[in-house]
Order: sequence, then structure tokens, then C-alpha cells
Amino acid sequence: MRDKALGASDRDAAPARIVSVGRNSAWIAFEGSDELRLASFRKSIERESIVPGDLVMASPLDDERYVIDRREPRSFALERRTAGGRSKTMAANIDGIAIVSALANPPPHVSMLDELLAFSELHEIEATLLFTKPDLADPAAVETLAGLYRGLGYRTLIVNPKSRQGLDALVSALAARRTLLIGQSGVGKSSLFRALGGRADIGELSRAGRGRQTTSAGRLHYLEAGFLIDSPGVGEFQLHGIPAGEVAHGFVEFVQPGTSCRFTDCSHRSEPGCAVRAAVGTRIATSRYESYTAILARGEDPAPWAR
Ligand SMILES: Nc1nc2c(ncn2[C@@H]2O[C@H](COP(=O)(O)OP(=O)(O)O)[C@@H](O)[C@H]2O)c(=O)[nH]1
Ligand SMILES: [Mg+2]
Ligand SMILES: [Zn+2]
Repeated sequence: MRDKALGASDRDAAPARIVSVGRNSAWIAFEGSDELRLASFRKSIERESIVPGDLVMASPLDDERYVIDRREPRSFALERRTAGGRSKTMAANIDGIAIVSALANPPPHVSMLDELLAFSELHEIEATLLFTKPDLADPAAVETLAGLYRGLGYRTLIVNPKSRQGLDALVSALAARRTLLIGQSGVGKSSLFRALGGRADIGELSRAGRGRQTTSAGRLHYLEAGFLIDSPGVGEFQLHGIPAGEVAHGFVEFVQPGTSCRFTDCSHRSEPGCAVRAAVGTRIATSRYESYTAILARGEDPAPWAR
């Protein structure tokens, strides 16, 4: 028997996935269906607290409209810090990120890529690297960059949504996973999303006068036993709430067996007998070490870390 305290709407409520969020409403898909429905928010719900990937309970309002009653607890949510120092949730209930970097136009933002990889290690979510625009880059440089990350054990694909290079491998890599596409603006995230069948037009709530689609909205596409979320470009991505002493654990090659610094709490910067620094330029790529020190340098500013 249902709890008497539940309102009428609760009795008709069913679980639905958030596909995209507009200003006053959202596109949702009830579990087991990929048909999109337009839903508004109950007053008790903060619109900012709902993101693509969220599971909500929604009930019918009238023939065409639904209302989101509440959000279900999340298994994981990816939060990033905005330039203004605020925290912004990008996607919920994902189990992996696909880090998209263009090989050219714009050139790879290697430190952001490394920071995202560190994030995935520290949060134990799976990372896949997608390098786009191989047609605009020097093939030797492509192999060097891809080779570095493959050597670290990351699944690394070279993809081109226009020529469809690498797309079959990408589909297999994403199967049965809940993945967020993340990367700078202009690297090709939305092109990949569309190439895999994602609808780019689903944020367009404005025609109905019920909200407005902005480029700040992410959107979700169902895949075989999983989903893919396209997100707006992130100018920067910064690790959030990770103690400085743990950042090194985000760099897999720093903690390989055999790496033994003289001091167990070595920060791998200026301590004598540092095995990590001794390996930079040989076993550890200089670019990776530079990414690491850049994160630590920022971490020394107490404001962003003490939140
Ligand atoms: N030459 C080339 N252009 C690409 C490739 N992938 C995406 N683009 C182009 O890059 C631009 C930005 O792509 P978009 O998907 O909007 O990037 P997003 O901002 O990351 O979503 C578009 O003009 C795409 O057509 C690629 O592999 N090769
Ligand atoms: Mg885009
Ligand atoms: Zn060290």
C-alpha cells in the first residue's frame, strides 16, 4: 500500500532520465523509452540542481506535459569549478568521461587533458581519450601524442566525425557505458555526438515559449545499454576538492612499482632523492610532469582548495 502522505501526482510518478535542461523546463525520457517528453519543474526543485543523466520522478500534468517531482540520489556527478570559483555540475550518474582533444585547430590543451585524467583516476571513473581532427595534423605528431597516452594504459582513439575514421571503435568503446564528452570548445564534441546519432536540436525549447536553449545546456543520447552526454566546452578544468598530497595519485606512472622517493610524503618537486623527478624525460614524459606541477602550483593558493 502506498503512503497516504503521497500526493496524487506521486501515485502516477514514474522514473525518467533527464536529457536536456532549458530555462524553465527539461526534456526527459521515461525509463525504457527513448521518446522525449517536455517537463516542467515543481517549485520545490531548483532548476540548477538538475542535469543531464539525472534520474527523476515525473508525473503527467496534462495530455502533453509532465512535471518533475523530485530527483533521485546520484551514483556520481561531475562537478567542475567555474572561472568565478563556483561549482557547476555537468552531468550525473556517469561512469566514464571521454576527453576530447583536437590535434589541431585548436591545438591540444595537454595540461587540461592531464588534469581530466587525474580527475578520473582520483574518482575511479573510466577515461577514454578521443583525438579529433587528424586530417589537420601532422601524422607523426599524432602518433607521438596518442602513443604517450596508450603507453600509460589509456584507451586512446583517433576519430574524425566527417570521414567517420575511428567511429566503429568508438561505438564499441562506449557500449554499456554512461559517458560524458568533455573538452574545450571547438574540439568536435557535438560533431561526434551527432555522428553517433545524438540529436543536437533537443534543447530547442524556445519555440514553445517555455524556455530557451543556450549553448550552456548538455544533452544526452541513449546508446546500447548506456548513454552519451554532450556538454558545452570547458575553457579550463580544475581538480576540485583534492588535497595537494593526493594529486600525484592521479598520475599513474608516478606511482608505478619501483618508483621510490627518499621521503614517503615526497611532493616530487624539490625534495632530494626524488625518483619521479629523476625519471622525467625518460620514463615520465616532461609534459606530464609539467601538468602535475601546474596543478600543485595552483593548489598552493588556499582559496580554491579550501572549499
Ligand atoms: N577537419 C575536421 N574538422 C572537424 C573534425 N571534428 C569536428 N570538426 C569541426 O570542428 C568544428 C567544431 O566542432 P564541434 O563539434 O561544434 O565542437 P564542440 O564545440 O567541441 O562541440 C566544426 O566546424 C566541425 O565541423 C575533424 O575530425 N576534422
Ligand atoms: Mg558542442
Ligand atoms: Zn618524489
